[in-house]
Amino acid sequence: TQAPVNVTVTGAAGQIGYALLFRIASGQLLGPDTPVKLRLLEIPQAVKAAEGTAMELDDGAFPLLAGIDIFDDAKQAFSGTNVALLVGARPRSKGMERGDLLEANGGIFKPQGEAINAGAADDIRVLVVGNPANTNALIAQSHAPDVPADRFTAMTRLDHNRALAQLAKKLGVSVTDIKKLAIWGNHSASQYPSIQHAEVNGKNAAEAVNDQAWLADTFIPTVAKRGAAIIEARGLSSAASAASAAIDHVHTWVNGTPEGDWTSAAVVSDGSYGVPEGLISSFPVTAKNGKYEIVQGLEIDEFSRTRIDASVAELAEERDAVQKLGLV
Ligand code: NAX
Repeated sequence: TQAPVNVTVTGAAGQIGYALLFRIASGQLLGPDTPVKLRLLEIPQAVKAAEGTAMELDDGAFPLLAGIDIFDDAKQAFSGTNVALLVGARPRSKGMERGDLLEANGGIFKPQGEAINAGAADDIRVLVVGNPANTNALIAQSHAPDVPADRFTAMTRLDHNRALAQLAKKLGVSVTDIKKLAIWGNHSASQYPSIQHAEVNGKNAAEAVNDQAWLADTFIPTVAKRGAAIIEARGLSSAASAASAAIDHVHTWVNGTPEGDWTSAAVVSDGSYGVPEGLISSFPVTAKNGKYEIVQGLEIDEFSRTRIDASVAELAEERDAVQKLGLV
């Protein structure tokens, strides 16, 4: 049998952590033949709660779960780790300015980037879920100079899955009938869920929808504001769907995208599509041989151009703000 893969999850005692850990333990992150060792990172006040979750994981008697260790120290939590899911972050509290939010998160993601740089395994792959995810990923990445930059990603797969579900509903088809949707830009309300290149049962999706007003006034805002709608309905933010998207993101990264399709992930820009080099922005991506690659050569129509530029401008502003704070 294979040696266990070390998976570090931060914010392990939180609500996404609670949904995520059981999916990992059951083998859905890396597949049914890969044993996993969990390394949970929490702040000291939440270690006890993480221990409770670990007790429940024990009680799941998962055949693939080779061990669980709990830490309140980043250096230890990331030591030897192969996959890092950075879920724990500082949420925006009432009256908090954006600068304060970025600074508070810099206090988390800078030392975590340093710890990854110092001790993670050579094949480390990092997914940042904790918000503001793209910029938190940028902060961590910039403090891990010895790790290839493309190992740092941020999650827009939940937005991608939300877009798939909305479009499938609108057209009365299954999500599996839809290919080549894409989320562009920031994981924020400015994101651009695009169906410009999407196909529904082989037909162009925009033609199948044939309703530009629905796209602009319903589809895009529904996807972009879904998080707020979940909070409104559930009284709590998205958790199981976010965990599910994190599983999808890593599973695709390791196992690849199917021929003739792509997915969405926030990856380090190489300057493609006018997105400034170095920003961690969402693109249509394929995964092959364990690497995410930006889909090249797509024609971008005027509507898409405006939307992409607006979201990327927000990312550039966030980067400038953390630069001023000395965090990147
Ligand atoms: P919770 O507040 O339930 O859990 C967060 C956990 O992180 C807490 O247990 C906390 O103690 C821990 N934590 C805080 N600082 C830490 C640190 N320095 N090291 C380790 N652990 C630390 O939040 P939850 O609902 O689980 O959401 C987690 C994050 O995901 C939030 O930032 C949230 O905004 C973000 N989300 C991102 C999404 C995405 O698509 N990218 C969607 C879902 C979610 O909103």
